[in-house]
Amino acid sequence: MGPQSAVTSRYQESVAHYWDQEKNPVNLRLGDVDGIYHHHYGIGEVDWTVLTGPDTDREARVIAEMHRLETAQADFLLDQLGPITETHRLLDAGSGRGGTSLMAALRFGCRVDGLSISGKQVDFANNRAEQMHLAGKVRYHLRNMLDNGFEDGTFQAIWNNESTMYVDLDTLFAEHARALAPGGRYVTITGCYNDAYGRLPSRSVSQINAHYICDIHPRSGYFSALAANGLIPISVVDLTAATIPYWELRQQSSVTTGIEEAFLTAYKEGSFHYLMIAADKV
Ligand code: GPP
Ligand code: MG
Repeated sequence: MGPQSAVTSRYQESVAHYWDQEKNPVNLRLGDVDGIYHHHYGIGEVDWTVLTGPDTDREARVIAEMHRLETAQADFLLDQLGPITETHRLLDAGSGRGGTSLMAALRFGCRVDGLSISGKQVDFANNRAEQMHLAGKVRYHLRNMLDNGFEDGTFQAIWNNESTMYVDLDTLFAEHARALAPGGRYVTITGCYNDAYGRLPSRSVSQINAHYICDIHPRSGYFSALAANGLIPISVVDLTAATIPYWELRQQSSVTTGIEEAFLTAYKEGSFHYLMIAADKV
């Protein structure tokens, strides 16, 4: 936890280590399709014809289709940010290898900052920004999303694309509310467990937690922590049905990681939701 580190606990150190060494083909092979590397899942209908047709490029077709669905997820998130102009600034909290930030800069032409506690991810993402000639607009920082280092009111919008399950929500939303401009927008796409299914995570949700070393929050936790920090929900979309086809395709792909069954069970048994939440800072 030296000066080159953004972590403040041994837990965070273990998470940073996971992402420093992570090289799953499901992330690298998909990112290789167009140079936009994601660390989130996909939404939308699958084109199942990718599984039929010539054997020679079947694998490439499946990879491209999964990547298309992950890109659709990031596009959907960016759709929720409200009117963004070139003079606004955006923050990607938990930016991974940088995909969503690059898409935002390409779409809005504005400055985007990304944060990760993994030095390897930060370096990878900054290299990608440079190669795409976007380094003047997009910068990734080795920083902690709970203490982002930016001045109060810097950002018109902040998002977490599947990264809230690593942190305490009250602490996170207090920091986001501080860094957001008045009237600014917060958006997250997240997996959360269903309070109406049970008070504690199900077996399948617990398997997902163990796989990623994370702590998936209950759905209720999002709304209480948002309200406590002056972030008022404007839109909530249950994306569970929209993400199941992605997981069904992924389960039949050559780039499985072993967590596919747990996601499909959790979603289908109703113990887990894939949710988009957008909120405004008042
Ligand atoms: C990782 O995406 C995403 C998380 C660790 C967050 C957990 C998400 C939930 C909805 C609970 P990834 O693309 O790095 O994962 P994988 O390697 O499995 O594709
Ligand atoms: Mg992935």
